[in-house]
Amino acid sequence: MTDRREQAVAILRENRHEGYTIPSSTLYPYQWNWDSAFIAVGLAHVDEAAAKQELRTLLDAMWPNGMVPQIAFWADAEGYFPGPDEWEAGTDEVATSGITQPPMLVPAARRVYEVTSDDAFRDEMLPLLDQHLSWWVDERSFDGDTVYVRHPWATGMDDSPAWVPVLESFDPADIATNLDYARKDRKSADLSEQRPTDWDYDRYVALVRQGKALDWDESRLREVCPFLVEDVLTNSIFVRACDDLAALYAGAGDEAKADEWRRQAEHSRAGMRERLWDEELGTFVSYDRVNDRKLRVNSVAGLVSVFGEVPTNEQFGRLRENLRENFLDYDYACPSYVGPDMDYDRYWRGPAWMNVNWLLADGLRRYGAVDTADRIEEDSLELLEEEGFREYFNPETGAGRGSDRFSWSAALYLDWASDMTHE
Ligand code: 2M8
Repeated sequence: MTDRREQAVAILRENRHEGYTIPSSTLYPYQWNWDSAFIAVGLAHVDEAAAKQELRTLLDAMWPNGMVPQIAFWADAEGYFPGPDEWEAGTDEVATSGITQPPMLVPAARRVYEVTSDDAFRDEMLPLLDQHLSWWVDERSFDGDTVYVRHPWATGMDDSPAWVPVLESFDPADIATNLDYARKDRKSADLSEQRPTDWDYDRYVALVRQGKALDWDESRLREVCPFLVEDVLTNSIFVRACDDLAALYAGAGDEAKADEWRRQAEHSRAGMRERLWDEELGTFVSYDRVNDRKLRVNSVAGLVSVFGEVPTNEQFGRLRENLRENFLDYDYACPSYVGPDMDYDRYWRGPAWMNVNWLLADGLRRYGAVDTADRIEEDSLELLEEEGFREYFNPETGAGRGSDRFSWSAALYLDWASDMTHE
């Protein structure tokens, strides 16, 4: 085992609590939804039981209506805002946040199943994953094809410049009565520069307080929440999740269910192709349902549409051009955003992140774009080898940023490194 591999395993062990892994002991001390999915993908290579347990614990936090929360507060911890008291949400079993995150847990469950060949695990997962994806269709879709989220934190790319016009469209004081709060994320001078601004946080917190005041009632929030966004990243992962659920059902011999989810994937893809494609930018973009407009930014989220095989061949040709011209012209692939608000060091506004690189490389391989996928994986491995398991990286200098000993960076290193050993 290389030093880095040993270190990755040690980080995942150190960040592991009872049945789940926290993203980082300094910044994120609870279980996070899509983090756990990426973590399970990596854990599958070194500890199959832990990988399966990671997803089971996440699904243990699922709400009765099928929502899987962004955060599950399984144990008390210090140092994070907003904590359980702020959200006042959850189930009889566990306090949670009141929003979700991209349904990466379905592709992760399929991966873990493929590595472990554990049919009992697959059969245990199937009804739960089905319940979760059905929730997206039933509760979070206006037209039955694309799905929406109602908080920037639900997108995973919280500070993307794509959200700025939506955040500008409302006054936090109009949706929340009390706007007092104390941030806990600026733990160092560097982090203060890298994390979202107070302007952003005022709006994040107001959206949380509005949800809490309405008891997290979906139908009421659909009427009044000013942030109802069909996020391109969430939709791309959702489409892939539908396909992966179909594949799991097919393997279990349930052709009727497999067909149902294949059709959903195709329907959602068609909706994305029709409404979220932006020919001029050469990418897919998110859609603001409240103000009925495209959120036109060139972010890696649009490129990750390949993970769900969303682009037609023609769209892929244009998207690949955009990727080459605008995203690969940096020393390290792949900046999370390019454009006028690009900031190499600021959270989701330019730095390279390992999880989106992983999604992008996986999707590019589906289109046969092997060289580009290789470039992204090689750059990612180089960043991790040189800088360690940081949360994000400056795409120009390669400098590690954000938290250190970050779980999904360690987990995805294990996945990439294992592919290299198999070649
Ligand atoms: C970041 O988001 C959290 C809120 O969910 C935060 O900034 O407090 C994002 O990078 C998100 O994608 C990630 O899941 C989370 C934990 O790693 O941190």
